[in-house]
Amino acid sequence: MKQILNQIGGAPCAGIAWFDKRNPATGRMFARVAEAGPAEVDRAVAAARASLAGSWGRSSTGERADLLIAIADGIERRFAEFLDAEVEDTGKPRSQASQVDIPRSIANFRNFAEAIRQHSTEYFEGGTPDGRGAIHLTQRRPIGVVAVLAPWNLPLLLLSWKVAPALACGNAVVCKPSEETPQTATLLAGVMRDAGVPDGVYSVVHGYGAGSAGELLCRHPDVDAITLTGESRTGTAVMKAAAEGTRAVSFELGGKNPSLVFADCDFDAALEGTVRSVFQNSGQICVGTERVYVERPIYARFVAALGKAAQSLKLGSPDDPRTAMGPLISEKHRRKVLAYYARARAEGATVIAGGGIPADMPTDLAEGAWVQPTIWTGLTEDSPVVREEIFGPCCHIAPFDNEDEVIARANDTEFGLAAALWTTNLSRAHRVATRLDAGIVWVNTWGHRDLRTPFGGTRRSGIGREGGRHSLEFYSELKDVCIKL
Ligand code: NAD
Ligand code: 6OD
Repeated sequence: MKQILNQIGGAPCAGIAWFDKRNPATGRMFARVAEAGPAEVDRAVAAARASLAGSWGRSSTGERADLLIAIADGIERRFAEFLDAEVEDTGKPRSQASQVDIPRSIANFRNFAEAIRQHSTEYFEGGTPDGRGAIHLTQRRPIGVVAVLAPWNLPLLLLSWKVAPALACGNAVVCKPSEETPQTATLLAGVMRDAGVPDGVYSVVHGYGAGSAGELLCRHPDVDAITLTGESRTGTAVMKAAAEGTRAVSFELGGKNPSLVFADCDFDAALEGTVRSVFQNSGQICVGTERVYVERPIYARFVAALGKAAQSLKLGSPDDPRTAMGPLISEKHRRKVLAYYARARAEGATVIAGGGIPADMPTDLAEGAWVQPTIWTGLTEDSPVVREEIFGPCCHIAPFDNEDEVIARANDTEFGLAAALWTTNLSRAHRVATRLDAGIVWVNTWGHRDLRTPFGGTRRSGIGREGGRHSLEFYSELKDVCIKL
């Protein structure tokens, strides 16, 4: 049985207890994970603080950019190990982890190396009240010790999205990966050591959220800022902890993202994009679509085609190249998703595809957290199935009759992360994209992301933006140095 340890100040260590880690595809336990307690969290934060007082605190942006490249190279050298770990932790198809999770994580380190190299101090010349000149140098300084709380859906990718800019700006981080996906954050500690990142700059504490390592870390008085990707209600809890000490927060939270399919769309492209946006990563993607609105003239055809596509998705072993969809992350999450499936049935939804647990999984996968790709129609807009984030491979489809109506329905949500719209009418594309209340709007595509662009949501979907210079803004403090001439 594997043991997954905390990584504190450059060294592995146990904790106050052990928790089990199961493979979601098989349901089998394969590791014991060391849960960090107050002493481990204290030591990780102290090591981070000490690193800031040492050589790391005096490092130049060029040196840090070089280190980020060395980290990217280090992950690349151990690509197979990272891939195995991510697939074992999540059950996701190996093809997806090898094309998205691991390469995009590497890209994050390279991208932020570039971003920090290009960042320059601002220079202003200005008059002073006594008529003599002064110059101002507006610098970006590190915030200090940053707590990184990461989710389980894209474990290394979403962790690297925070760690890379935090290090680029000269901070030290203490990471709390999700209890469901402890491995790749732990492997990253080895890569950091080999790359020459000073001890204490990157530590990992394992455990749960409330009442465990996550909460201990957020409440630690020597943490200067907290960055979280997770559920909206976790954001609320973390914000309360951050209020003590008025610490800065950056939140990427939940969504209930709409997709608007107009009758003038390229039907095949809209169908293919919608299939990806609903079922990729088993629907466990924050920007995934859970509400589809289709203009009435093509509604029946679209429902039938999406239903057929859902039924033909192959569920199976992560190692089988034909597998299109993996399991959910855990039995606990499956219970949550199946409760929504049951609720949809109870409310009288028409089940176009799926709706339950697949009956025909092979014996070695029978205990995994599998659910069927599922599509409903016929629910009202006030149903919890249509309003709440499910985070599973499912969506509700409803018809609409005009632009104003569908925009109002798409915006009638407490979230505002992403939206997709499908139309060949250029004016409509601009009009509707502008009126949709979401941080990211895709037109005739879904999921495309340039790492330099702002990523984040409005309302309960988050606070702040990640990506390129937007991340650098969170992970640094501005400081103005005024020099009288
Ligand atoms: P989660 O909120 O349960 O957990 C996220 C992290 O926070 C984990 O490390 C967890 O242990 C920790 N945590 C939980 N409660 C805590 C608390 N009270 N104090 C401190 N730490 C705590 O989220 P999850 O289930 O891991 O991930 C799924 C959620 O993440 C979905 O809601 C999804 O929409 C969201 N998500 C958002 C984005 C985005 O970019 N907006 C991206 C991916 C996932
Ligand atoms: O940037 C990416 O590649 C990506 N897939 C981001 C997804 C984020 C939310 O879950």
